[in-house]
Amino acid sequence: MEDCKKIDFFFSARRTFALAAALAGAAALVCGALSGCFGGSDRGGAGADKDRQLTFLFVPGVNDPFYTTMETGMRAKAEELGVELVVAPYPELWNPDVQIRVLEEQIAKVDPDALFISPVASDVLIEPLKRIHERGIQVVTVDTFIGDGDYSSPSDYSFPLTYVGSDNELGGRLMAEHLAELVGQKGKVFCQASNPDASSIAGRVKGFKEGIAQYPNIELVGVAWCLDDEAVAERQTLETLRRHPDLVGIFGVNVFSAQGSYRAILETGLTGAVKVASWDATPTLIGALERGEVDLVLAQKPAEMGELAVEWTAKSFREGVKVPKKAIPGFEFFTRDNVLDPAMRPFVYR
Ligand code: T6T
Repeated sequence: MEDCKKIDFFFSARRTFALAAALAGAAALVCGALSGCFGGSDRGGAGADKDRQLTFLFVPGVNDPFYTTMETGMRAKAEELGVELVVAPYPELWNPDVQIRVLEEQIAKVDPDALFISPVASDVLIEPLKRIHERGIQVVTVDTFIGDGDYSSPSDYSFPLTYVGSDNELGGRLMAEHLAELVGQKGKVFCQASNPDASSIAGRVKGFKEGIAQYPNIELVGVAWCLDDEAVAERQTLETLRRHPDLVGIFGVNVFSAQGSYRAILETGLTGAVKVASWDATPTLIGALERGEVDLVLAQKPAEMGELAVEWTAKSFREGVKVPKKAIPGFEFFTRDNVLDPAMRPFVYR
């Protein structure tokens, strides 16, 4: 009976997402027809050349399995299309100063046709990226965006060719629904987050808060920011468990916050008593789900994001196509019931 409910819930959450994705797709098509949401590329659009040699540069946010998987997708598509892909050194810290330093060094060294970057802060990266765009280099933001991510109407930050990444607010709301189901729609829950300045994390937390607010018998006791440090996440979760011994659920919003909160639950022996819903399908979190130590894992599609970024940008240069201002691959949800299903394996990060 319990299992039936879980399966039913799993499919209803997937249906919710499928419906949202269908509506988003329909909206994108309407926008496309009206041409307001699509932008041409300055360098790529006019005078397209199908044989053009292209060099793209990827500047990831931090060294983690999400970005290394995205790189795999980029490399595969770049090889298929005969594009040179240069990958900048992975920063060990999620930090705008570190990222800007890497970015400026690499731009000077590589002078690419296009830059793929995951801005680690939605405001601080606007100026450095604008300067790069003004040099004639196309900017594509992958995973995170600058400003509010709306590149379709003119603004200080609408110069990127496109944003390729998740709908993080939607994901946050879906995680709230899943966690609510897991805890029987009542009790205290906690959100272990990472960086408030990153659009991805801010979106997930916003969506989660909105989602949880729909459940009158669930109390969100707090949101903690670990700044992408797994040990800090573990300490923050332990501290929350001390203050709220009756906690029933945790949402870990990305690799480091989710892995840190999962370790805190293991350490305190609260596996099962506190339900854990984790974002990002790392081998660590999937292994934990297989052993029954976490309850749900959301997988983004980083490889697909990487492929789409390379494909659309190459098409813009070589075929002069207008690029959609947003490309949103969906999510997959790993549960106890499907985690061993071979069809789910491709969604584990590499
Ligand atoms: O969750 C991903 C990514 O989507 C987010 O923007 C930053 O954190 C991760 O890289 C995981 O560590």
